[in-house]
Amino acid sequence: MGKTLTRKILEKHLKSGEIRLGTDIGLKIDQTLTQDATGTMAYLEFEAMGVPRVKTERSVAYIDHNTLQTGFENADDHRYIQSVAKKHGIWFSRPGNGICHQVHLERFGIPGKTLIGSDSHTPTGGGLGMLAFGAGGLDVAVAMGGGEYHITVSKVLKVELTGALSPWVSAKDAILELLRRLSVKGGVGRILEYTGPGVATLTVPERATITNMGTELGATTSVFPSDEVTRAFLAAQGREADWTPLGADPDAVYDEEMTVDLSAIEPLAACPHSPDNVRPIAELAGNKIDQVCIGSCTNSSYLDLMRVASILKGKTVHPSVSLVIAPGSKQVYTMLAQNGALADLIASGARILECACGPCIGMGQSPNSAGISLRTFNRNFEGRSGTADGQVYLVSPETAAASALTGVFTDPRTLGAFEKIEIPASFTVNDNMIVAPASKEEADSVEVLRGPNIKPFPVSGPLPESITAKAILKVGDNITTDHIMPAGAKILPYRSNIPYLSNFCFGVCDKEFPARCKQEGGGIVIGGANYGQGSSREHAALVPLYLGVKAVLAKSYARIHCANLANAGILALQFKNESDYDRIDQMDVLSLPDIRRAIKEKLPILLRDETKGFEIEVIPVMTDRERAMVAAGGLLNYTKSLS
Ligand code: MIC
Ligand code: SF4
Repeated sequence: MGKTLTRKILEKHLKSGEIRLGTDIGLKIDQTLTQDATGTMAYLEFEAMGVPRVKTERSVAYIDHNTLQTGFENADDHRYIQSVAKKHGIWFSRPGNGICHQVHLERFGIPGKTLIGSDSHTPTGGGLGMLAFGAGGLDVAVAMGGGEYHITVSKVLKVELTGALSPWVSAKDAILELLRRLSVKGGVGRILEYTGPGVATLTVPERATITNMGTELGATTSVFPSDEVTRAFLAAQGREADWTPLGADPDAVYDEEMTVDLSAIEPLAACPHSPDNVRPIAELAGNKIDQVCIGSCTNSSYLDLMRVASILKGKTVHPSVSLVIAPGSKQVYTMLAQNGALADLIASGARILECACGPCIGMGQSPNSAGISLRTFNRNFEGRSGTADGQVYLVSPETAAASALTGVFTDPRTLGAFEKIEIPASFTVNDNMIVAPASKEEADSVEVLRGPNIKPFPVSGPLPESITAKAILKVGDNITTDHIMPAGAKILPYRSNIPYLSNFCFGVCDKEFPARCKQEGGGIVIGGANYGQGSSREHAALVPLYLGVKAVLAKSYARIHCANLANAGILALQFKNESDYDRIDQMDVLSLPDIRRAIKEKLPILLRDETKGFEIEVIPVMTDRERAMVAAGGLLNYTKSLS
């Protein structure tokens, strides 16, 4: 029986378990990446493990999220990460060098390797044929220390691509089409493996746009084969030696299949406030807009920005629109400067931002009140832009540029003649903003520089025999980690200061939540379906832990957040009967008698609503390893208990 590409890479990296659907396996991780908003915590955790030097083939620390330095906090964190990286064998990508996923694709990604990153869009590397996963900071710390990364074996969904994208239709529209069809839950428990004749028509940056936003489908990861197009991309990056051809066997057997005809796709937009709320641009055409933002790890490649420049060349941004552009990397920025495209962008009136996440994570450029903002990004969750009533639409670079000129939603196909932009035969390579780690001999003398913003992280205690606590908060479906632990310019600088961050926990849903937790000594959070979708930030588990949250009881969970809860030592429980969700009200007193024994011995778990006097069965969403971890009080305690 032929093998899928996913299976081939998994087999090569398997350290424990058996590759069988639904079982827990431990993988060897070849590469790791962190960014600064999750990196400080990941490196504090790595330090707590006491491993002197990373054991991976390549670990890179990027600075790209927290680059607005409105106080000392971000700059202090950058210094901490730079020094800790130098000491422990980690490469450091300096602020200004670009967005982690874009730079990693350009300079470090290698087909067939495993990569985990403390950022949910790490699957971008799948565009190069890597098996790349977003993970919590603690998982990344463990992988840096040579430990296994655990996943539950997902279904492999074959996505057969046929045809080729039409003029003015972009890879972004292809992934929006998948979101339209599958929704933000459609990828849960699945790895999307792209095959078929359409694959060869897509360049590596286009493939990376698609794997990047597979995260919004809830997918475990997404992967493309490594083919001649991959070879040409790596050769153009001066890295042909990193190339190996990789793909599924022709007779590979998949768990599920679907076909996407690239030639049938039209320009699309994800409407507020969910990436799967997709409509054709043609239906929105003519509606007035206020802002356009181009960039982010989804759409900031050289190809993307050259397409934008060719649309804007010789024209002026509409007077009622603010257009901002953030190139994805210093390489992209440099090449635009070298070939004159940057001058075209500037001349059109675009406001050029540094190479970083910027507005994507609410770091500036919040739209006006109720403003309509078209963004080439991957997330449009409510409030993420920094304007509570901002209306964010996710679109392709082509649609964004066309609309910036007209001031209304504009289908780029109405622009007329299409200028095909080819991927360059060689990129401008200059790695001078990537700092090598100290040698083993020098490492001892490197001092780790900590600022006053860095506070200790909370660690759970062992799971108690029984739990009695109030339903401290009840929320609905599709709660994102941006709801649980918001980001944005005001809060992000405190990612290494859990006590301060806790004041903002669940602020989007209920401003009183932190105060109520403090008053009640924590409690149990009741959630709907797909709880914790979105980012990989482990802060969405660590902050509730700090506030005394002992368990979450939801209809279903997003993968990374669920793992982060277990890592933090918080119980992730699921309703056996979804309708029981309606029976529990906020502030009901709940009890989980004999929970420790039930978790350890895999007994059925009964939850009692003491206020209303009924009992329901709940199911732990945990592998055997996670049961042991939660019983021990989280991954760090568990790891210590093993040694
Ligand atoms: C995001 O896009 O939400 C982030 C910011 O990149 C996060 C990581 C974080 O919260 O720091 C992600 O996607 O994991
Ligand atoms: Fe940065 Fe946005 Fe990408 Fe997250 S999604 S890594 S904030 S550019």
